[in-house]
Amino acid sequence: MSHDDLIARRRVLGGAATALGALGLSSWAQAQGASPAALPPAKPLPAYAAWKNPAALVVHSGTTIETRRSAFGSSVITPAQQLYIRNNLPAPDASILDKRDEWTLEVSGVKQPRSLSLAELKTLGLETVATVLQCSGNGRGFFPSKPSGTPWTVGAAGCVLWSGVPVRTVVAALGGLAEGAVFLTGTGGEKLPEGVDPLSVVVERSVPIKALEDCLLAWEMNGEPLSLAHGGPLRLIVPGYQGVNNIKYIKRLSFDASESKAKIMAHGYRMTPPGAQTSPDQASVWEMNVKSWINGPAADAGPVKAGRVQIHGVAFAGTKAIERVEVSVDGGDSWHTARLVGPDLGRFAWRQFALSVQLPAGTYQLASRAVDTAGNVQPADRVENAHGYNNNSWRDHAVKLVVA
Ligand SMILES: Nc1nc2c(c(=O)[nH]1)N[C@H]1C(S)=C(S)[C@@H](COP(=O)(O)O)O[C@H]1N2
Ligand SMILES: [Mo]
Repeated sequence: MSHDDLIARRRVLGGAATALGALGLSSWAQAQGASPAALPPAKPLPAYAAWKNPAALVVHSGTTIETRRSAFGSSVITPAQQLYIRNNLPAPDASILDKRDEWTLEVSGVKQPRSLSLAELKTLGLETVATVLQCSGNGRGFFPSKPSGTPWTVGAAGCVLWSGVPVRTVVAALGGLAEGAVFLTGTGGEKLPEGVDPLSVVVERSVPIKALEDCLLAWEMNGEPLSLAHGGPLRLIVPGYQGVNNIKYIKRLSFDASESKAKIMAHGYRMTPPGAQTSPDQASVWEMNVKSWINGPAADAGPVKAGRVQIHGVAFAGTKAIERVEVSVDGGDSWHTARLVGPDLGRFAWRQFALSVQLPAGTYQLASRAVDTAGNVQPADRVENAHGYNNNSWRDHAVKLVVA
């Protein structure tokens, strides 16, 4: 469905039906015999994301929107209309997309540092990669400690296709790396509020230089010019790394001996022990860990019929491929190896998995546990940390299924 079709459909549906759909409460309301007007209205989509499908999303705020677990489907790629959004600063004005090809990127820390227009970048190279884009706070909603920040469950993630030029190709075109480059740093193109220290607000992240091999400067997502919501006209993609490292509307790329001094790098997105202060010596949220969860049968769709049930979900492991996924219907007491469903879009994409089981009437606790090609096993428990990052606990991601 095109963006225009979606907008048209939303108009036809009107406020109440759309709001109910967005809350996932239509069937609940019917079952209760409640009038739609009695339910709280869903938060509307912000203007820059008005083209998204509200029924597939939970709008936490104008800058934090997640995909419903039941909306992930089972065909690997997450459509743009239902992909999550996370903005640390207000999104830039849509006018930055008016002349996409005139967007400039300043590159430093190379032998011949200079600015390149998007038009020139497009002449240098072209590659397409499928990656999991996931906010490091995905799963924060399962922390009993209720860390501050958006209580995402599983929907601050998606698997998308990016097209652009490899960063290593750009570096080669600029004479190669300068001496002493240890980190790759990307800077977002947001207009910063006046009167504050830019380092306290700028979205600027550094990743270890080894990521250079896989990084892409992308201008297209899922076959469409990159939207403003997802970082158009140009975005840094760091395959296998947590979302925050994938800098939207990138305007500066540098290769340096040390990490950025920006607050979001030095103090934000660190694995801070519970109760401690953030500090640059704590681990940064970089490579994603091995993780999986079940998307269907969707717990929010009500009871399923007794008999054969197809359990399915997604699994990924940052820069590593998935080796195996196991599924439990008894809360982790026993496990069955699931089938990995194609297509395999490479080690940075997620794999669909499926397990067909006979389930008599009853209540089941469905869980999934992934193993990557390096032998890392998705753990039962989360690593406790002050801000609720990196939750890959299979127990936290288990879902209750009622079979009738
Ligand atoms: N310029 C810029 N890049 C950014 C952000 C931002 O606020 N500004 N947010 C980051 C975070 S925390 C995440 S999780 C992802 C979200 O990407 P999405 O909105 O396309 O889903 O973008 C990252 N890149
Ligand atoms: Mo994020």
